[in-house]
Amino acid sequence: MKHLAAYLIFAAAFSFAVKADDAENAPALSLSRLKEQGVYGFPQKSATVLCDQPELRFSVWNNDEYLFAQAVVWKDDDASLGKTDDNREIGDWSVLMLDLDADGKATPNVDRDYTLNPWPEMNGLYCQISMGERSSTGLKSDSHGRGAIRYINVAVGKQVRVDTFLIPLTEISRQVGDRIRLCYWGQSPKPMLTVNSAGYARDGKDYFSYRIPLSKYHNYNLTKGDEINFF
Ligand SMILES: [Ca+2]
Ligand SMILES: [Ca+2]
Repeated sequence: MKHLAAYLIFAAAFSFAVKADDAENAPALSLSRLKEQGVYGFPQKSATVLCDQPELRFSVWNNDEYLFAQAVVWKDDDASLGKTDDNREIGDWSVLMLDLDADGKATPNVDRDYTLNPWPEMNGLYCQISMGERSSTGLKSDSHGRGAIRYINVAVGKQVRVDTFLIPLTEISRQVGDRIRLCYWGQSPKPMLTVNSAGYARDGKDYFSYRIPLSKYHNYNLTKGDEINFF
C-alpha cells in the first residue's frame, strides 16, 4: 500500500508535467485551483502552510514514509538562465533546509539540506549533510527522494514556478511523532529575486540559504498523514 501511494505520487507528478508541456498556450490549472489544491500530486488541502506571502507559499505534508514539501514562487514566471556575479550561468534553484533534531543548531551528521538544480548542468535533487556550523559535505546525488523545479501555466501567457521535494523519512532517520525544524530558500536570476519561508531579510542585500539562522526555521511535527486524494 505504501509503495502504491508513492507510485501514485510520482504518476500524478509525471502526468501533470506532460500536460503542462503539451499545453503551451492553454492554462493547465487556474490560479485559484493552484492556490486551493496545489499541483503535481501535492495534497495542499491537508498540508501545513508554513509561509503564505505574496511572493511565496511554502507548505509541508508527510505520511509515515515521506516528507513532502511544495513552494510556489508566485512572482517567478521565467525559467531562463542568468549570470552570477562572476559571470557563470545560473538558473532557478532552491534549498530545503532540515534541522532534523530541532535544536536550532547545526548538528553534524544529522542535519541536512536538499538542493534543487544547484547549477544548470546539475539538474534535480542533491543532498548535503551538516558537518557543523556553516560546514557541510559537498553536493551528493545519491538521495532516494525526488524533486523538481517546474513552471505551470495558470493563464494564457502566465506561468508560476513550483518547487517540489519528496524525501523518504528513512533517509533523514525520522518517523511519525518526531519534531523537526525546516526552512525553504529559493533564488531566481530572471526575474531577479530571492525568497525564503522564514521571513529572513538582509537589509536589502542578496543572500544565500546558509545566512538564515536556524533559530528562524519553522517547527514541524511529523504526523500521520491523511490519505491523498488524486485527481
Ligand atoms: Ca526564474
Ligand atoms: Ca540540529
